[in-house]
Amino acid sequence: MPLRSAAGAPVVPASAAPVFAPGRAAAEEVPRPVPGSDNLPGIVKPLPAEWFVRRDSNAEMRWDALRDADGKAAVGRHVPVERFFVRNHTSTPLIDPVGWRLRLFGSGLHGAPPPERALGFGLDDLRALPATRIDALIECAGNGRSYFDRQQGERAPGTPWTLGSIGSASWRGVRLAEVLRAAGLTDRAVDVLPTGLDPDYVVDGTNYGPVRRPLPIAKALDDALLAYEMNGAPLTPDHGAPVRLVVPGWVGIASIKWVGSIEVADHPLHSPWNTDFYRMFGPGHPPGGGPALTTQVVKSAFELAEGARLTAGREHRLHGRSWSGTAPVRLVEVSTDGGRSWRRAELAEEPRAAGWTRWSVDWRPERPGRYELRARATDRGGATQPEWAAFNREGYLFGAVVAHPVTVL
Ligand SMILES: Nc1nc2c(c(=O)[nH]1)N[C@H]1C(S)=C(S)[C@@H](COP(=O)(O)O)O[C@H]1N2
Ligand SMILES: [Mo]
Repeated sequence: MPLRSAAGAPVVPASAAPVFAPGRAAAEEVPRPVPGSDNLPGIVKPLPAEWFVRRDSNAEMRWDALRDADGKAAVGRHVPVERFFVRNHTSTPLIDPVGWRLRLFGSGLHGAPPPERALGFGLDDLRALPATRIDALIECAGNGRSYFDRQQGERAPGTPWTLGSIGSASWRGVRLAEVLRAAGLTDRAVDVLPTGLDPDYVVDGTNYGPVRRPLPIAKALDDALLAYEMNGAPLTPDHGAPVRLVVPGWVGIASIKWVGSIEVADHPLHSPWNTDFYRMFGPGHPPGGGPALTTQVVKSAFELAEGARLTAGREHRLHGRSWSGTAPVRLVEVSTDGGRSWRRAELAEEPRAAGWTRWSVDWRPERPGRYELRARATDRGGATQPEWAAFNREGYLFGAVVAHPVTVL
């Protein structure tokens, strides 16, 4: 814990002044692929083809991997860490948790400490603060992007995700609010800027610097978590060890991994991740882009391979999951005839805002042929998946109903 004066203003402990080096120095050590293994350069954990589809520096979760060959559930409410999708702008840094310090500075703190007088919180300091456990989804803003092209004939550059850049986990850590207050938060703070310790993001000769994205103070104080555990174990390198941010309901980019510093400012902050990226650009959007993306839209997915083969004249149980960034799911409808008729799916659990809702329907296809399955969810806020998603140049927030082809034999 940083020391505090009697007045409540934090006193920078001698050991906390300059705390720049450790995390960063350790972060220079970038993991290398093991030849002939399931690894990808830049990602530490193995990526077996049964669980993942590799997409550049990223690994997409295969939805069909949530079921065994015999149709039994292979994954419960939460996705095991080893099966969780990975979205890396660059590569996973290996950070020594002992030398790591979270540095807090900026005009929104008492005494407005500049970066070189940042307050340093070690992992033990964070663990000494009250711990909180939450369930939350991490979902990339570009999840479903490839369907802009495949369903709407509108191509967007960027990782061509299907629906697998999402995962649910149980996260334990300390509320960001708690740490901000311990650091001497003032009521003038408007934005906080968490910065990752991964290598700088460089594209076509432009160096955008380390991955970082401002978060409005209201959301920071509401439910953002500085997580050090995922599904009951310390964070692993690929998912942000030693500490990452988890911002429930918001686009995945808000949940900065490998946090090294947090600027707290009394004025709006900017980084390429809320100016150039993660806003809606293109026809139908304001010139210069829409507002910085925040909450996720309603989506649904089947726990089934695309083009799965099913036997005719037999009862099948189709399983899937639906979710929304803003409210619990209220209703899931499924169509097995290309969207002509719909019926209610049976929900397997009481829908909650923080996570997805599992569901299933029976289906007995009598005749062989090609079919298109569709699932459409509605949340308690009244948001329903549309037939068509508003296009945007970067292909964010594809929330339309997805046509899932299967073959009946
Ligand atoms: N430091 C850092 N944080 C990051 C990223 C990154 O590349 N670097 N990617 C973001 C994006 S775009 C997403 S979708 C999530 C993915 O989290 P995961 O890899 O644990 O699934 O992390 C976010 N946090
Ligand atoms: Mo993302």
